[in-house]
Amino acid sequence: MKNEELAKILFELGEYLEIENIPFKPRAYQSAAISLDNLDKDIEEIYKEEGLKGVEKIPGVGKSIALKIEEYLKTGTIEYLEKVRKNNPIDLKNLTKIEGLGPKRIYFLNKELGIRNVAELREAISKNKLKELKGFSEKSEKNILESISFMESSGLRYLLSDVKNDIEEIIQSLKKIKEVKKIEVAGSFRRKRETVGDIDILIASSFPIKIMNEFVTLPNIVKIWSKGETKASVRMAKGYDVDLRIVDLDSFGSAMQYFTGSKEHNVALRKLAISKGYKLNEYGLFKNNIFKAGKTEESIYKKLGMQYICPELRENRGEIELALKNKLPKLVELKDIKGDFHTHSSFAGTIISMEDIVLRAILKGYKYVGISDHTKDLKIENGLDEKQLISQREEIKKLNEKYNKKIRIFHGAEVNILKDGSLDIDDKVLKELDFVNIGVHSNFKMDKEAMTKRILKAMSNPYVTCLVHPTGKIVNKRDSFDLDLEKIFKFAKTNNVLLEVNSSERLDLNSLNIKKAKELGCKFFINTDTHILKQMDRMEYGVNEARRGWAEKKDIINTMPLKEIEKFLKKK
Ligand code: DGT
Ligand code: CA
Ligand code: CA
Repeated sequence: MKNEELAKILFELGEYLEIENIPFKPRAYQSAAISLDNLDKDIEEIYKEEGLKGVEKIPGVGKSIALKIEEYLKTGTIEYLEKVRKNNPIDLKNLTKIEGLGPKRIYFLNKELGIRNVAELREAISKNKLKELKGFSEKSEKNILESISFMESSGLRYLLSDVKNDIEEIIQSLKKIKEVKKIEVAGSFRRKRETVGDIDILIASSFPIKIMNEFVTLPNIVKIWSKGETKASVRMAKGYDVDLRIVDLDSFGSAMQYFTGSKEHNVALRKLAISKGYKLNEYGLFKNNIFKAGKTEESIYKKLGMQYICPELRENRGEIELALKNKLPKLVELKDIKGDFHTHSSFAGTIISMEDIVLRAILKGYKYVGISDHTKDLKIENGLDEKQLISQREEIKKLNEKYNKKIRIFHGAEVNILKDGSLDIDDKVLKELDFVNIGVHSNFKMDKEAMTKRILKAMSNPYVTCLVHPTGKIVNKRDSFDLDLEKIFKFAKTNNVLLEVNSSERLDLNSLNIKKAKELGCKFFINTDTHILKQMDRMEYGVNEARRGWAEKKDIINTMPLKEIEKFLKKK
């Protein structure tokens, strides 16, 4: 499906138009991009079936954008984009990743100081040139530098959700080779880490050479680092590497165990094996050089006298000790989730109506869904004020009547935690909502004590249900706030405030913090933070994080049956 790829390209075009200060057009491109990304149907199919007319039917896509889409589908490129890319030697792609820099400001920096890329930006800051400019200050220089070094230190790790489909395609193509007896992805991908460095694929086969030859001719490979009889490593077009190893069927389990990692888990497990008189490596579990187990992973853990440990837990965070005592947690699963409490509707300016959200939730088999639009202090997201929230309530009432038999719709909001810890919506209205999410959306840079105090104050409001994206981090983009998390977790526990596991690219809380919060008795929502429909499908990434944080079904409030959750929400 080319929808996402095309959406990115339209978005980029919009950004170029924006820096060239062309009125209206940038918005048109950007809303067409969002609309395309939101589409369930494959754009190539639409074009095949209905031609240009079909493309023009997509909301927000007019004639001229439709022609560009057609050109891309036919030729794989858009001449106009190539031209603006050439005329504009500004590295927008990387510069826009910097916190607080949009196309307009980047263009301004280019005009004033000739800055074209991140390196030149850093150079200009080191000469204190930015702070002289209108709209910039010493503080913004410092923030930009911090953002650059964060980007660089997070290195080249890829969001699991960004590579998942590609990897599944690779697996499907390799599966077709008839000499492939078994194939699995190992490494951090299998442990479902939020980001992956490279991809490790394992194959069981007695004909490795043939498989190797086919592997290195897969589409989208841009470089072959190495290719041996049983080992190969390649670079994919998106920038990450794929390692392939081919092993015998008899040691497939032990190879899976070894290459799934984590390294820390392996080291601890190997130590345990030695203490029991075994030797453990990627070829098997041995006693006095006699093969004892290795065909399956299960057989290895069993021989070592412990429960099977699922990949998400293999981080040496205490799982080996618990498995030996037969006390591993029974982790929450995607199918346990019965609803979502973080969705944004067109009532506050997204392109998806409340009814779209409801229908998608029904399709997903949910028993309930919560609408949680932003509130007034967040102007760029068209945040709602008290009056609008009250009229939204009426709309939701109507929807509840219409879909009465199928699903329950809860009316909530994502209320802003202001700088002083107060909320931007009046208590009288908060009281009327079914649930209240609160989150920090401004003034990110506060010292630890002040930020902690600010959030605690907000959490003490009696109507608050859940603190959303508690640490403010965005994977590869923004670091966490400086926070005393232990204080916040303890307060959440005593005041019955839930903590969010946000499934978007925030992945906040992350697994370590989920584990700590759980140990302190906290409960959670796993939410998607949906702005376009297909984002409702990313619940699995939050569930991954929760599982990696040892969360069980009983820890996650949105696994409750409808009756129970109604009671739970009423208590507030
Ligand atoms: P990544 O790629 O950085 O996201 O993380 P992983 O965990 O996929 O790491 P990677 O690709 O370097 O190696 C895959 C697995 O192979 C790793 O999880 C455990 C195993 N492994 C790699 N190097 C060592 C090692 O030096 N000792 C042990 N025991 N295992 C290793
Ligand atoms: Ca890896
Ligand atoms: Ca690797």
